[in-house]
Amino acid sequence: MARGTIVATILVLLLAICCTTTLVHGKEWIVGDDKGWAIGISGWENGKRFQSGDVLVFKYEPAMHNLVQVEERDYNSCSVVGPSKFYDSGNDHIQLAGGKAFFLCSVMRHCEQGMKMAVTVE
Ligand SMILES: [Cu+2]
Repeated sequence: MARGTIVATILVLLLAICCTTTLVHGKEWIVGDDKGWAIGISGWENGKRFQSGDVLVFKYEPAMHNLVQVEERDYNSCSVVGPSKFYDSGNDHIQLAGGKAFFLCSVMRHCEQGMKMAVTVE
């Protein structure tokens, strides 16, 4: 009987740890929902509340697009001049820290065609 109680307690504790880990990991956002990371995506981020620890998932065809995390100035000008991080897996997971994050596609003129996104983390 006592042993059964201990086992039950351990199970509850494990469950609690799993739930806590999920919370710390944060929400996972599929950028662009069904369309994915695509031309004209700009604006998808509006009205969404991003929090530190949330993960942005960028899904796209790597032969067609890429993903570059840039600074605000490059985001505004659609150019990659300053410090940046390139991704090209087609299924990129980026965990948000605090502050703002700026993303664009640097292939051809996709950024000018609205393939860019700025998120503010609460
Ligand atoms: Cu593109």
